[in-house]
Formats: sequence, structure tokens, C-alpha cells
Amino acid sequence: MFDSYEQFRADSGWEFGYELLGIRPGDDFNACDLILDRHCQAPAKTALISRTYQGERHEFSFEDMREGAARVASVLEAMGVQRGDRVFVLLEPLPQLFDAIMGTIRLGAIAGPIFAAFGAEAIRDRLQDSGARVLITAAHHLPKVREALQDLPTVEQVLVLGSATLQAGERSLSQLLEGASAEFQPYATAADDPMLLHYSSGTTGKPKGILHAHRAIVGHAITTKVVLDLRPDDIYWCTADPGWVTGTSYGIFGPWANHVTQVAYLGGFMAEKWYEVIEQERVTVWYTSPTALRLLMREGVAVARQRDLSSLRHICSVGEPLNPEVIRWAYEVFGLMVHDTWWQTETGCIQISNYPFMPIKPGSMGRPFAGTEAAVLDCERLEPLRPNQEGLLALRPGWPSMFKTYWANPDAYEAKFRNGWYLTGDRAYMDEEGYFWFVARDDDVINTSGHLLGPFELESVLLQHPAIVEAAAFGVPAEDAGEVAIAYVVLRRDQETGKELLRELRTLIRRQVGSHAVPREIVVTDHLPRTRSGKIMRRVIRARHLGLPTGDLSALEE
Ligand code: 6R9
Repeated sequence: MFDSYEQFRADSGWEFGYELLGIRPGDDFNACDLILDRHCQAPAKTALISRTYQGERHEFSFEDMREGAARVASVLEAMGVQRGDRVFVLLEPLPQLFDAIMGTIRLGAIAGPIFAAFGAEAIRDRLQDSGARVLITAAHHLPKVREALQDLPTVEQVLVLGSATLQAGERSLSQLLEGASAEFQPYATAADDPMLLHYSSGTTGKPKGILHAHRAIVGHAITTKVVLDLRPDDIYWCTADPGWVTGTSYGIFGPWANHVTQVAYLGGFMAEKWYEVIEQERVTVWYTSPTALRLLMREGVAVARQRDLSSLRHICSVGEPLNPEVIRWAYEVFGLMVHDTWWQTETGCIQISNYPFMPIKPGSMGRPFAGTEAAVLDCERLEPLRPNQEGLLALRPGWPSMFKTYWANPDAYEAKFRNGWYLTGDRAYMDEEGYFWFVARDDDVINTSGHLLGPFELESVLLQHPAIVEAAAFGVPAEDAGEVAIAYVVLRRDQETGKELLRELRTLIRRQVGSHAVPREIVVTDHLPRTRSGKIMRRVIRARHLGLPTGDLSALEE
């Protein structure tokens, strides 16, 4: 595609996203029309391979998905759902979930995907904050949905898939769909009309509603092509659930915008099963997360060796810093380098990344996308710093998939823009060659004896020890040093803890980072609290460690 990063910067940019979608900047469009209907004129092709844990498997063409979306849109319209109304979707990653999201968007309403595993309180928070009118769910979720909806009058209808004894305000979506027309045309939305409302993973504070417009698919389309390197014959698997932005941007919009077949797997994490999916579906391109790769690493190489994984040709990762040790392990198992990508729910699409045509420096997030201007800013003056100086990671606003606002929170939105920059809330530095290196989320930095220490650096060093497979570091107040680091570690299977191990870990950190970074305490645990999108919740470990209130836990997976 490109010979070098320099050529890519010179010859590409967001405008190629429009070209890929067959439109021009300034055109109005409906995202559903461009990612589904547009491909129905071509010879039939599989859009979705749906697989369950038990090995049940179904294929759906682009035309099937167009019809599914049209039926949902017909049902919603007949109920009086209007442009801009919020329709929330609480479903497992089955074809019906894709229909519900795409049908809502087709109608010009706003889709709000939430993890099917969320509890009543997390569901209620999101429905209440967004003022949702409709919730689409499945019969087996009704008990917690009913609990969530008590005294929540804004939600007028619950549409239920599967059979159940329904109460007032609940209707069978399965029945409504049977009589619904598949001819419903995409509503003529403007490019800037809202289509998607994602509640952030909330590693810190209460989750915020992040609103995206139809124009976001321009960014999804071009980054999917260039970064994920999708080609017409690929079988692509994004392991993220659409409750997380990765599961919509790159588990719905990007691949379909590129007319590529994708796998949706329902079954949660289990190393044997994941390898089975890759082997049996002949997956060629795989987009996953550091957490998933670390979990696979924990299961060991032997499990991977039982399967033929030779179909894979490209692997990318997102969500958390990707430890060099994980890249090394994956190279041993898959014979491929994992390409780290950095972005946020707010940015809508990949902004900083490693590309197939650029050498990887393990531990670095890579370099900005062709249309992206990224910088590391001084914390006070908010001016770009020199290479290798740590500061605030910022982006120049204006890319097509930039969020529209935080739902019902314009002040929080305004606060993200300073001095002509969008402030990401992450700390980073850029090296002389223009590669960006993640340091920490702003609120995770450890300030010890005058040094600013990023947990990622500490954690990556801990992972170099053969006994360690996961680590989380955070700071706690200390009279003598301002803060000191504490580390929690998870051991590989069959590894034993003991004084000797702890001594080795301390030595490793002293040698590689410095004595100021040596954790005052290293705690061995068999599990780290994570968000449903796979991010380690350092804030929660820290609060528990100190016996303090843990704050909002709605996105926690335990
Ligand atoms: C897509 C997504 C965004 C935050 C982001 C950063 C962290 C994401 C990363 C990464 C280091 C990477 N993050 N990718 N940190 N290296 N490659 O994750 O969106 O859930 O909104 O989280 O995740 O801290 O600011 P979201």
C-alpha cells in the first residue's frame, strides 16, 4: 500500500476515507446506507459469521444485514421513535445486536450499545443519563431490566427478543419483526447528525456519554483499510464487544465500510476456544487487546500449539499499553508482530498507530495517522515540548470521527479543548523519530520523591520476570516521598510466590528504572479488577488497598 511512513503521510489522509465510501467532503449521508446498502448491489458476500461457544455457526450476507436493519427501523418507526431519539441495546454479540444498532441508525435515531453483562444499576445509570425512550433486549435479561427501569418513566418501551411473559411497557420484538417491512429506506440524515452514544469505560469517575455523528464512518473506513490492512478476501475478527467503542468502530462500521467479512463470537474469553475460532474460521486479521493477549500468555504456548493458526497475517491491539514482553510472546506463538494502536471513545477512530509499512519499536504506540496532528504539551503553558520530554498528549481537533459532545455535559466537553488542542487526558512523550510512547493516564501518574513515574513502565519491567503475567502499579501517599509505588502482580500458572521472587522483582525494577521506583509493597494476587473492555482499574485496586471507597464500579468485570 505504502513504502514508508513518510510516503503515507504525504499521500494519504482523511479525504481518502470519503473516496473509499464513494462520497465527497460536504456530502450528507446515512452510515447504514453506506456500509450495508451500498454493498448489496455487488455480488452477494458474507458480512457476518456468527459463532457461539457451543460451535453453532451462521453466515449472513450484506443483504441479510440490510434487511435486518430495515425491519428494526420499520418497527421503531411504527412505535413513534423519531430522529434523534435514543434507543439503547442490551444484547450479546449475536446478529440481532447488529440489526438493532444498524436499524436505529437507519432510522436517524441514536443507538446506545451497552454490555449485556451489565447489572441493573449500570443499565439504569446509562438509560437515565441519556433519556432513552426504547430499550432493545432479550428475554433472559428481563429480571435485571425490570429492576433497572423502576421509576424511570423516560423509557417508554422495552422490546424483547425471545419468549417471555411480558408486562406493561414490554413488547415482543420477535413478533413485531415478523410483520415488519424490509423495504424501509435509510433516513436522509446529515453527515453531522448524531448516530451513536457510547458510555466510556470509566476507568476513572462516572462514565460519560460520548456522542458520535454519521460522519464518524469516514474515519473508521480509512483507518480500517490502512491500519488493520483489510483486503477484500480477509476474514476479520475483532474480539471487542460492541458495548465498547472498539466493538462498533472496528467490529461493525470499519470492516463493513470496506466490504469485508467479519466474525462475531459469543462465548467470552477462553484460550482454547479463541484459538479454535482462528483455526476454523481461517481468520486472517485479528484486532484484540493487551489484556486478551496477556490472558493467552498465561495459558502458555502449548495450548496455542494444538491449533493451526497459520491463517493469521496481521494482528493489532488497542485499549491499554502493549507491554514489549507481550509482543515478544506473540511473535513466538503467531510468528507476527502485534501492531499497537492508540485512540479513545472520544476520537472515534485510531489516531496514533503502528502500520504494516513501518518498523515497530516494542512499547511504543507508533506514529500519528496521516490526517492527525498529535503533540506532547507542557502541563502549564500547553505548548509542544521537545522530543523525549513527558507531557500531555494532545490532538489538533477537526478529524471526521471526532465526538460531537459529552451527552448533557457541555462543560466537560468544553474543558477538553485548550489552546487550540484537544487534550486526551493521557501522558506521553515523543522520541526523536516521531514515535509516541504512552506514560500513563493523567490521574494514574505516581509522583515519588520528585519523579513522575508511569505505572506502565513499572508494569512492563515486572512482566519481564518469567513468573509474572500481569501487573498493576499505583501510588499511595507516603510522608517521606510524597507518594510511593505499590504493585500487584499475577503469576503465570504453576509459579510459586515467596520471598525470593519478591526480591528478584525489586532487583529488576531497581536495575531498570531506579531505586525511587521500587515498590514499597508487592502483592501477589490471582486476579486484577478490569473494566468490561479489559482495562486494569488501578483506581479500584488502590482504593481497596487503602481501604477507601471505590467509587463508580458499573463498568467493572469480576
Ligand atoms: C479505544 C479505547 C481510551 C484510553 C486512552 C488510553 C487507553 C487505549 C491505548 C491506550 C496505551 C494504547 N489506551 N489504547 N493506552 N496504549 N494503545 O480504548 O477507548 O475505552 O475510551 O479508552 O485507553 O488511556 O485514553 P476508551
